[in-house]
Amino acid sequence: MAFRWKNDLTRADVTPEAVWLNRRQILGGAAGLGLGAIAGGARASGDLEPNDWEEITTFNNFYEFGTGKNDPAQNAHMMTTSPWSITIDGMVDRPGEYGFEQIMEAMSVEERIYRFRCVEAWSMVIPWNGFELADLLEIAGVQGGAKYVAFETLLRPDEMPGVSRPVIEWPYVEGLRLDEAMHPLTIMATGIYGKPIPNQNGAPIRLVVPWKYGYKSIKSIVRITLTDSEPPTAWNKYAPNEYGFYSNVNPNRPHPRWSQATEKRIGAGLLARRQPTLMFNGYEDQVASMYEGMDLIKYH
Ligand SMILES: Nc1nc2c(c(=O)[nH]1)N[C@H]1C(S)=C(S)[C@@H](COP(=O)(O)O)O[C@H]1N2
Ligand SMILES: [Mo]
Repeated sequence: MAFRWKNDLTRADVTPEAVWLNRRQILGGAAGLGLGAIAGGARASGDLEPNDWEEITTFNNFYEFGTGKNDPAQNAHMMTTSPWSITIDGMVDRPGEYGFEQIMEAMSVEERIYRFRCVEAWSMVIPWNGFELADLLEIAGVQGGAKYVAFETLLRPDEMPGVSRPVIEWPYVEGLRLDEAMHPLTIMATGIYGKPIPNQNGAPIRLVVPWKYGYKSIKSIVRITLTDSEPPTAWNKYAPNEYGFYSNVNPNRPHPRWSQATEKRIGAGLLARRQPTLMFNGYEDQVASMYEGMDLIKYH
């Protein structure tokens, strides 16, 4: 698997994990010397200081492997991720099955360090490697009438101990409006810290939409369908008043059972304060225009 990184990444595209670890030590050192304001222990809070590999890969939601936060790290190794292909169909000029390697050859992978905010009110900062979804959709050729993009996760009960229980309706499905899907912040992630994305994080390829609650960022994608009607989504089907189609991060719209005004940054330490949740998860400047004139409470 490692060869695909050699093929697709130049050294400049990836920040090796060691450099990040080093950077944290440098930050910590600066704090010790009184050169920087570091809140909540050794880590600056509220900025884009990435979480550790350990945090990102052992505290997960991937219900196909169980609902406990550590279940995916324990069980997701059972999932076969090679060979892998994504069926791209619906309103496209070139429908078909696109092999993972074929996709990777056509895409240029870059690093994107994004805030990641789960609807459960915890957050991380994750250094993804990936490419813009728009570039993949361009390969398939989106037709004029298409208005939405639907996504589907692998469903393989033999390899997914969580799907024997009807927690949600399987397979996990998600959707975006076409303009959201084409937005340059929307990526297909294939790596973290310059390594292939671990199974528990959605190997070999998953969506990342950083201004929306984490559940929109569907993992281990096997189908992408262009359509002219709003597609059903897994959590909306489960509880429509709790989880809307849009699911934009919004501190002003409480979940019916808890506030969304603040969040707990994973790894910030026991004594760290909860931090304020930012409108559109801090990406307001880049995405707000897509929702101009929309009632963001009604269309949550
Ligand atoms: N197929 C699938 N995708 C999924 C989920 C899931 O259970 N199954 N959980 C979602 C939720 S609720 C979150 S917060 C993120 C978690 O991503 P991470 O484990 O990489 O942090 O994945 C999302 N994508
Ligand atoms: Mo989530």
